[in-house]
Amino acid sequence: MRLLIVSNRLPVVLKKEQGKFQFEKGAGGLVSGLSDFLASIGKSESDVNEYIWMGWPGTTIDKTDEDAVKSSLEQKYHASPVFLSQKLMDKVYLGFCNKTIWPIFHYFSNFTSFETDFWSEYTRMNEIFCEELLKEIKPDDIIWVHDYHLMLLPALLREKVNNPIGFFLHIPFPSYEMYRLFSRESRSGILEGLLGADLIGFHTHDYSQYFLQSVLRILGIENHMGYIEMPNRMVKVGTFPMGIEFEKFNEMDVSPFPSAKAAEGQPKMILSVDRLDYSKGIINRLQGFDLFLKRHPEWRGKVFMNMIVVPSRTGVPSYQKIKRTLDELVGNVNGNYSQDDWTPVVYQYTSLPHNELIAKYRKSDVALLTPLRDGMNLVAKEYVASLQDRRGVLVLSEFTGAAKELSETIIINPNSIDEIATGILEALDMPEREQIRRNKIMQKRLKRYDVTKWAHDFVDNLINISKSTGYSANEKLLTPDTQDKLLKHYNEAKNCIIIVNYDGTLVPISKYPGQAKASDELLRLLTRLHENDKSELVIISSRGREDLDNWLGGVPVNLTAEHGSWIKNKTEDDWHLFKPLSAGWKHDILPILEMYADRLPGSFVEEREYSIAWNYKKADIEQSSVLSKEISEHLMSITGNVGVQVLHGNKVIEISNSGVNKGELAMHWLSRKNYDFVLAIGAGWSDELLFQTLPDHAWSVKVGFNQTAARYLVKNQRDAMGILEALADQ
Ligand code: GDG
Repeated sequence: MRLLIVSNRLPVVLKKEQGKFQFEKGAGGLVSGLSDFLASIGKSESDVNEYIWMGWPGTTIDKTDEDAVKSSLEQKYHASPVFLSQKLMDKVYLGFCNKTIWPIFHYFSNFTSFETDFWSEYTRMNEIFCEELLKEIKPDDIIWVHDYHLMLLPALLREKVNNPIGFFLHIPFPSYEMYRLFSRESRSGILEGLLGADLIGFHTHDYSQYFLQSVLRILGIENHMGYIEMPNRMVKVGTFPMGIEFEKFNEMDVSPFPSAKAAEGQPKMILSVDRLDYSKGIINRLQGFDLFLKRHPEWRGKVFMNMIVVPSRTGVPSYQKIKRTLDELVGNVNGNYSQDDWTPVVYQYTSLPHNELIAKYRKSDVALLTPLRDGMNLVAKEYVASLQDRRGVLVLSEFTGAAKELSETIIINPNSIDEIATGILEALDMPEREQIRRNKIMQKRLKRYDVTKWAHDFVDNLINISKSTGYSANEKLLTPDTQDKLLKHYNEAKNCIIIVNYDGTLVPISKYPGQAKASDELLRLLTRLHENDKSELVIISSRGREDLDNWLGGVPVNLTAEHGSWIKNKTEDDWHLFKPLSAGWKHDILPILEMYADRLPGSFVEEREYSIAWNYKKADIEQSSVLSKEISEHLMSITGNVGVQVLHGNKVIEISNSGVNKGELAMHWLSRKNYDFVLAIGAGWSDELLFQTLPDHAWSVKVGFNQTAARYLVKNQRDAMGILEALADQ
């Protein structure tokens, strides 16, 4: 099995110098983070034995050079380029990606811009990725898409291929109130795009929950313990906190760079490392250090801050602005406190080689990382892992994903300059023994769940979920060939029975229960089916007797109402109970359901003779999702020994007599004769019991792409009617 990794940029950057292509290995966190995992592919016992990485190579390539570039990348780097123009990439990267998604997902609504063309450009870029991927994908591949640039890609791919698709988001997923700032089109478009995947991963449990809440509130789709049921498959939403290559950071030889801590009497070092980004809280950090120096003159000359700022997104105005503010502030702090032989802030606006960076980690007494928001923050983990002597204190913002796993550090709220200043003092004062104790615990944790473990965990989950819950709806789709076989079987049979459900099968689903009247066309069809002497037609509905009488009373069909409580034979005028039933329990249950209906506007109680339903199709989706679980549990706890069943259906809770359901009813009809042709068609959750009880030779058809016990599926109610019409034509 081959793993196809997809990210916005390839792990190698392509440059053309003097007419020749040069390839440079990219330095991104994902690239270096995944290298151990990728190196292990083919050597471990995993199902994955090959990989290829797809993404943009970093520059526009002439059409004539495309083949040569592609084959070099494939041979040397396991990489396959997605050819896109620099112009479109710049537009999307500097547009929707970093002026809209990035600020909203990091809670910076003031930096967000919603330009009209952004969304269509972003969509176009995702479509081009999809087109290029389709040329590469083989039937056995599993696909792992990374990050916020490609959130529409899973659904675009899902329309075309059946391969397992995973998606991992490296940045935070914001809470619903923040997420809803996107335009209506883009906010549902992004969620729908992501739901094309079989597995969606986030760094923390909170981000997963925020995503699920947005799916619920915006798309109205519920989840059960992180599983979302889509029309034709299951999507799992899970938490996978990304790790680092622990051994590399812990063991790397960093020479010639010095990594020893300051000797007694030398100024201690506070390290700060980030890409230049407003989300990283660099300004707050400087302000916190400034306040610390102001409050603690005794530390002046004895500690300095080495601030490494890696240039990033220099084309976005908000980034240029923050750079100016930062330069100014560094100047102020240095201007205010510098002494002849001491500068409080050593500021480097550059990217360091890896060994120099690790040398800095080891050399520093304190690492001060104060993001206002950060998906994970790998620097925090790298710092702790690098401390070979286990001496050093991490001061970390509570708004990073890493803070959830590094609780032994000093956790601060970076919005409070006071907390930053206090955190610095606490770190500098921490006894060495305590530093070692805390780092030991954290190192053990980081070693256990390193980045290779993280990647295997994600990929294994993806393989498992697609094996266990994902199935191709197409496999069950009733093809014209199969329908011909069904008709042939019908023609050859002597005794036929056709059992159909009403709502969703004979008439389209309606939002209000009273609007599902049978059309004249339907009545004519039922009459024609009845005219064939050898067949029996049974309509099994959860509706009350009155509705069925009103709508179907004129046609000679067998009817059952209230999920099977009532039966009316086609030859009789009156309804009779399927079996002796009690309605006594309704007095106790009705007031409870009415109380819940009062509590939740839009929900209502439907009372029938032997059943009651609490319907919440029209209510606020999030409130009703929570409340419905409470109601189910409440009712089950009080109906345990009174012969009543509580069934939680699609936005409805039904309470009825035990042992009365469509399955029981089907058995009743089937036992009346030896039918050699049995067909059942249903659309709702309660029809599953019907499908489960049918004999092996029965034809069972589900309307809609849901998980089902039926043997076949049809796309919609019209297709279901098509089968009945074909039968009537025989
Ligand atoms: C995004 C999310 C999430 C930094 N300076 C130098 C350098 N680095 C390397 C670090 C680290 C990586 O860059 C930065 O990773 P972070 O996680 O700290 O932050 P983002 O770049 O914003 O990454 C973030 C991450 O994705 C992974 O999911 O944690 O929340 O925003 O690996 O070592 N590397 C070199 N020189 C430097 O000067 N060589």
